[in-house]
Amino acid sequence: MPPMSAERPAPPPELLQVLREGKDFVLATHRGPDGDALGGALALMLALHAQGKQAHLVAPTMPGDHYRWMPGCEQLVTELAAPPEVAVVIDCDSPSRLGDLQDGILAARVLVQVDHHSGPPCGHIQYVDPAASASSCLVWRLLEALQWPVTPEIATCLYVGIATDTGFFRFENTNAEALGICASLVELGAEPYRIAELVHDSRPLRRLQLTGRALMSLESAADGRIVWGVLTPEDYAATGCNAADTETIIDLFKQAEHQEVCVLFKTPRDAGKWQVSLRSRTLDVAAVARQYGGGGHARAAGFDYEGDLAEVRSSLLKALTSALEQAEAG
Ligand SMILES: [Mn+2]
Repeated sequence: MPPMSAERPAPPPELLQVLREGKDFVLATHRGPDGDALGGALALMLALHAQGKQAHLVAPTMPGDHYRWMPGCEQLVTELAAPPEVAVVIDCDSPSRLGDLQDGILAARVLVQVDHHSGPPCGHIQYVDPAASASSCLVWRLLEALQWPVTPEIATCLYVGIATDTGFFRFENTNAEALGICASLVELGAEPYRIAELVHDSRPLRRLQLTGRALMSLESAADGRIVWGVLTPEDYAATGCNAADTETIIDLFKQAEHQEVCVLFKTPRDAGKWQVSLRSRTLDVAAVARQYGGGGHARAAGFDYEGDLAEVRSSLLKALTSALEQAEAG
C-alpha cells in the first residue's frame, strides 16, 4: 500500500503550458472505456471547452450504456478526423489499447500521457503517478494547478472516475486524496447517490444474466487461492450482451473466501481471442500479465491471448501458483 503521505508529483510545468496555450486538442482513451477513462477525459474536455478551446474525445470503442449519460459523452467518437496537433492520452497503460486509433494518436505533434498505471512511458510529456487512485485524480490536480473552474458537469465526471476505479471507495487504492477530492466534488455539484444509481445500481437484465453465467462457471485452483471463471461467445449471444457489459463482473469473484487471485477469461465473439482479466489481494498480477504481453496495476491487470482456452488457462494457473508460492517463500 502506498504510504499515507506519499509525495504527490505536481503536474509538469510544460504540460500546464501546453494546456494553457494550445487551441485544439484530441483526448484519447482505451478501448472499452471505463468510468475513470471517461471521467478523466470528459472532465478535461469540458474544462478545455470552457476555456474556449477545441477538444475532441476519441476511444476505439463506445462505452457501456451505464456511462452514456455522463456529461459530454454524446460527443465521444470512435474515429480520428486528422492527426492531432496535441493529443492527450488518458488512463491508457499501453498504446495497443488505443486499437485502430493508435497510429493516428502517436502521430500527434505533441503527445501527452496522463495516467496512474505503471506501464512504460509514452509520448513527449508524461504526467504519471501510480500512487493516484484514478487518472481522474490527476485531471483534478491539473485543473487545480491551472485554476480552471470545476462546473457541476466536470465534478460529476471526475466523481464517476474516482468512484468506479476505487470500487466505490472499497478497493486498496482508496486513499485520503481520493476521498478528499470527492468531498470537494460533492461541494461542487456531484451527486453521489444519483451517480451510484446510474453507474452501479441500474443495470439491464442482460448484464445480470451474463453475471450469473460467469458466476456459474467459477472454479478454483491452488486450494481455493485462485478463483477463475469463463465467458464464451455463447454466453454473450444467449444474453444479448457485448464486450462492454463485462465490466465489474470479476470484482464479484473477489467475494470468494480464501481467494488471493481472481481470473476471468472472456471472449465476446471469437473463441480463439481471449481477454484475460486478473485481480489480486496481495500478489503483483501486473508482473504476471506482462509475461503475456499485457499490463495494468499490481492488483488489477490483464492481457490478450490468441489460442485455446485450455492452453492459456493451464499456463496461467501454473504461473500464478508459482508466483503465490514465491511470494509466500519470500
Ligand atoms: Mn484508471
